[in-house]
Amino acid sequence: MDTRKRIFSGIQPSGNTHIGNLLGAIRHWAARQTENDNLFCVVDLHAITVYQDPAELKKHTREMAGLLLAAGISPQHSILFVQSHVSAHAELAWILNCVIPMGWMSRMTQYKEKSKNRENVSVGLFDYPALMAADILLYQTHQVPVGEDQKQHVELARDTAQRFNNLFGETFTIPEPVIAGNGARIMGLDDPTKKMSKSSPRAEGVILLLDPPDAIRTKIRRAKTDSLSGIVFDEGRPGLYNLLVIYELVTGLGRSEIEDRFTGKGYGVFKNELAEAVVEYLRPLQTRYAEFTADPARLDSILAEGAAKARPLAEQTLKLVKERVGLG
Ligand code: ATP
Ligand code: LTN
Repeated sequence: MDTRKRIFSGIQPSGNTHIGNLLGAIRHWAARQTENDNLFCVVDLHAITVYQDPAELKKHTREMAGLLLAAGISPQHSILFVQSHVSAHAELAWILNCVIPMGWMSRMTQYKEKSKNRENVSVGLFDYPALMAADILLYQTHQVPVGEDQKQHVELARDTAQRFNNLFGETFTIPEPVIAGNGARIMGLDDPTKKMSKSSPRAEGVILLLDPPDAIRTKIRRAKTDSLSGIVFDEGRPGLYNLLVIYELVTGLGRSEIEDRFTGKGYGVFKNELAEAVVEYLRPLQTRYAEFTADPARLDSILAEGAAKARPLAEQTLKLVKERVGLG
């Protein structure tokens, strides 16, 4: 029996890719590649839901692809491509727009958060989950590995697939979100009540994948903690807990082993060790990233190859959808 699953996930090329993106999403994509059929997508059409400088967007799209490759996404095992290179995404999004009830969209918490206190929010930002549903459903996806914040969007994609199938007949595979337990929500170093975010206005709370070692050391040294003593996993101490989770994930050590290691020691010692562990964790990624960016032609050819592989899969589904709906 074939137990291979179709996996799809996406990430925006909005720059500032951080350790939350790596620990909550990208590392899981890389880890399970050989067991499944994977597509990983740099979602530039999602990025333009908020204004992007055109030259920067182009640069960040290549940068994101380079980071995914550096983090271990292998073109041999996964299809890596840019969303706008496969036009079926935008086309299916329109059709799904006509199937998704307004009420479902209005409930999306990310939109509520992101549109708060902002004038001139684009229609695209509101409609973002329809495009995301199109990304997922085009490839008859079984599983969507994402961080906690994207769960609601994947559920909307699932509900949309069910609704479409009910209205027009069996067309889409029903996808499910896969949320990593630990690390699915890494918090900001400056404010452990908010998730570490690309769009955070405060750079000191975000460890970027391409931060030089000294920047990492400074950010960790300044991370907000409390004045209690004892280096222990206690969710009631959110600043420390977040740092310990990062330490756990980058070292691979068990929780009790970590607590033993720091018994009788203070924040100074712990933060120094954490900083060195993060620097060492990111070092090979940064080295590989430098190699990929040194050869832009190779990167472009990997992306062209990815789009060439994704296109026929997407077009097959789109053709079926159009037939079902009565288009053409
Ligand atoms: P923004 O905060 O501006 O929306 P982002 O940092 O969430 O951006 P995305 O491109 O939206 O970045 O997310 C890429 C992937 O990383 C998604 O699967 C998302 O769930 C995951 N992710 C993002 N932030 C975190 C975090 N702080 N902890 C764990 N996973 C995260
Ligand atoms: N909305 C997601 C990125 C994204 C995605 C997808 C994730 C776009 N399309 C399809 C999984 C599947 C985000 O902002 N992290």
